[in-house]
Amino acid sequence: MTTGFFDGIDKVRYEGPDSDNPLAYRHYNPDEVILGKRMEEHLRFACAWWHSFAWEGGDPFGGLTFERPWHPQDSMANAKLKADVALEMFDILGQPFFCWHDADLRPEQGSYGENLATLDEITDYIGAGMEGRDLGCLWGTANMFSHRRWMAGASTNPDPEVFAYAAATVKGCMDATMKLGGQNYVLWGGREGYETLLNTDMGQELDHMGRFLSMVVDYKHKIGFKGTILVEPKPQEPSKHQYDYDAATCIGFLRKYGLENEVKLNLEQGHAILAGHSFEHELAVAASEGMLGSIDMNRNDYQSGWDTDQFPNNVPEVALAYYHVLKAGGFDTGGTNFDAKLRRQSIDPVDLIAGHVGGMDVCARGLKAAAAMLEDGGLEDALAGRYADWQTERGQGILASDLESLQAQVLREGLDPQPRSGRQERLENYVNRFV
Ligand code: XUL
Ligand code: CO
Repeated sequence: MTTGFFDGIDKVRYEGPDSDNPLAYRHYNPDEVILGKRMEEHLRFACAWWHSFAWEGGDPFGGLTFERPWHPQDSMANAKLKADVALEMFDILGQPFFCWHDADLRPEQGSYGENLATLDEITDYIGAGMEGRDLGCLWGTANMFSHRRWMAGASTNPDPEVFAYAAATVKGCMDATMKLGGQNYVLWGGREGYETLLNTDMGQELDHMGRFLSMVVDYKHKIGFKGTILVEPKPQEPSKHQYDYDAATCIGFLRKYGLENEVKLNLEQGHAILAGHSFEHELAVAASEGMLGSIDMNRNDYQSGWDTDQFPNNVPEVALAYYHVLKAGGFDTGGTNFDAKLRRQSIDPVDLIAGHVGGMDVCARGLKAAAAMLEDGGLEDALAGRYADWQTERGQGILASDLESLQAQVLREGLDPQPRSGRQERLENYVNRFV
């Protein structure tokens, strides 16, 4: 017995690049081996419960456009129907993982105790649905930004009781994540930031955020959670200034509070763009510190300045992203979570399938291109060539020297180094051969 929500839609299959079936994979072939690993194990796709099932299609000017059979989302019966539909979608797509906030899964009933009880009930229900399915939880997280109690922050709230409420909320969500076999626990600082410095003690708020994260790490060890704790950088929205601005800021923060060996990063394409970076920049920054944990895959509109969370469809960008993921050794507990939502006019159930099919295919195509570039070695060779002089005795001697000796050397040898081409166009042309 199915819910009937996706009636008429068959399981999506791989049909190869020549297929013109709009609901077939043309590149995502889970069993295809790339660099010694199945594609499914490389990509580790996850669906985001919030965008696909909880978001109702509103924008700042209008309310819900999606009329789903599980609306209104205020009863356990509807939460269960929503879960049934979600499981059906994972079956149709063959998605191996899902991600969630507490508020996506359970009805919002008010008190902390009631919400904890409904979270427990719905995660038991989802856990039972996972039995017999090849399905895992990539990560869980707490929504500490929608309800008005969080308007001035969660762990960075000026009110200690909100900090306590946040701690209780995260504990409940970590317990539920562990129960569902979650492979990571994510903290995105939804309202951990500020609107105006006129009412904000930034130093104190950062110390509280560091203290909070230490509590999370302590609790992880206490319960024996084997997954990875991840923080997710974003520069603004909803707060004007978010403390977890970008990868570099988060790494500095983690080091300041001694958490650099405990916490990694969950990096999102759209957040990178909002921070004025490319996605591959953020991935490379994290990878250079051994902190690349997982990715939230989507694409941001380059024009709007808003976090538009669209499904990815730009193969060259995605290829460069996976190039850095593969170069860093690929995912361990992490994966590719589609933090992506439909446009609000895409109201049909089949749109939900099409969005994921397209996103998964673009990622698969990008992964294949990235792997081919790595195997060919053209970029690596060019990079090695550009820095080759550092491998010489002379180069190493310069690095080990000091200002006075280097001044003497420049005078003695009459040094006048000549600029060399950075070859950017040639390298861009090279990448285009693969995408
Ligand atoms: C918000 C965002 C979140 C996090 C989880 O921009 O990306 O959905 O991924 O809270
Ligand atoms: Co995200």
